[in-house]
Amino acid sequence: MFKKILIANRGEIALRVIRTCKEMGIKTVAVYSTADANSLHVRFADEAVCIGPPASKESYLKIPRLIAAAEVTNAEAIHPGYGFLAENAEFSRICQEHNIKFIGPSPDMISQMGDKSTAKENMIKYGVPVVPGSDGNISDLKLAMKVAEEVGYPVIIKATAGGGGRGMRIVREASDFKRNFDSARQEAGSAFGNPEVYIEKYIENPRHVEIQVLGDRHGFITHLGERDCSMQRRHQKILEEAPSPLMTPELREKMGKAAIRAAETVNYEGAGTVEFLVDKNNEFYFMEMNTRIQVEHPVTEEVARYDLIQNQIEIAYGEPLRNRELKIRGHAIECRINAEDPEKGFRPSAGEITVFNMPGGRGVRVDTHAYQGYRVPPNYDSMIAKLIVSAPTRKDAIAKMRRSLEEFVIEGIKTTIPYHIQLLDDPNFISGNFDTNYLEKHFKFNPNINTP
Ligand code: MV4
Repeated sequence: MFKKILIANRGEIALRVIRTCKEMGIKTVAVYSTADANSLHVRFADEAVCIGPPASKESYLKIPRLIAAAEVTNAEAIHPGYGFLAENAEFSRICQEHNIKFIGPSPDMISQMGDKSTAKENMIKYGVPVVPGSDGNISDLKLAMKVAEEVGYPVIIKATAGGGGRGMRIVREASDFKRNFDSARQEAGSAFGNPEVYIEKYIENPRHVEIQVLGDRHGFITHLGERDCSMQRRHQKILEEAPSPLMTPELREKMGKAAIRAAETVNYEGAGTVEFLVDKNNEFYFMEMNTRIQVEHPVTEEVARYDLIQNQIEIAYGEPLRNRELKIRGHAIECRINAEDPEKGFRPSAGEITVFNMPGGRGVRVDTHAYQGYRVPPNYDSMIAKLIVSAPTRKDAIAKMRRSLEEFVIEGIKTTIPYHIQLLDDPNFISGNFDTNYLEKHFKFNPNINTP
């Protein structure tokens, strides 16, 4: 096994990786910016290397510094976590060239999935269901409008280099098409350096259901069931759960098979997630494949009883996956605790945490790099903790989450805890009656309700 791994990330995910490495007897190297010197990932790693000033571009995104840090510490592998360089094909390639194992897929797999219209074409070839739309990218307005008429309005214009909502436009009638087509291309060009877009039929009020997959170097690919990530606002997931409240054993079987086929299009190696949209009739469509470990991976870990980081490391080392039968046990929910003020439009709330009391008890897991006295820096993503609960049924898990949120006391900064408490009391959440538009269109946070 690897003797030493460098973690090219910060925050809770860096600590999450360190924890598994310790359990596997692997030494760890943390990297940190000057803003993160007091973070727990630095404290609990065996070694730590400062890689620059607070700005991500000058630290966590600086490939030469990460490679240098791995070389001076003799780390044999780099775990990229999520975000930052996790889906950067060039970083994967540069690691390869320096004989450092990138704990993730090859540069080619990353770029094949990172280009959404290429990924979609591959899915069509392998018989994975996709949303009807254009045959690849379209740059000609007339052709694009012809496709839109053919698939029928409403349509959605998507950037091939996109994902997560940027460069995306919903168009409900032909008279709005040109304006949206031009602005989508514009936005994609400046955001990703690639203006190419493709067109799809717009699926109204879909659910976001994603399947966790694992593939090893020997060509074996398996899936670990689904996560429901429909509770989002502004393309940021808020709460995730496994299994999906609307899942049936038949649908899980079908979507699991489709997800494995999706991963097979690139002979996928590592942990990955295949995202699907599911419509009201339980028809599902491939959206994109994420070639990284995801924020919400713990809900799958809890119900499938896997350590996904351990699997990533074993796969990267070349070990074959064990073919265990998938048995989903109970229900798990994750709430993302962000340093944001839900009363003020989720404005980031950096500063010192003066009181930090974590919940505990059976079935309660908190993944966080924060602690009492920790200063939340203003430079990065605002997520400071993930609260994950598991229980035999969804109803039990909601009750456990509700009481855990009340035990979670954070003072000194604003957090999304009060928002989560209200969401857990919401009848539509409780009954599983929600889709990807629910939080923004229907759920209203009430600042006048005082939560403990
Ligand atoms: C869609 C869609 C409806 N129809 N595609 C948003 C980000 C990217 N992953 C894909 N997205 C969507 N693609 C078709 N053909 C609706 C969305 C979408 C969405 C998807 C998942 C979770 C939240 C969302 C919020 C708005 C739109």
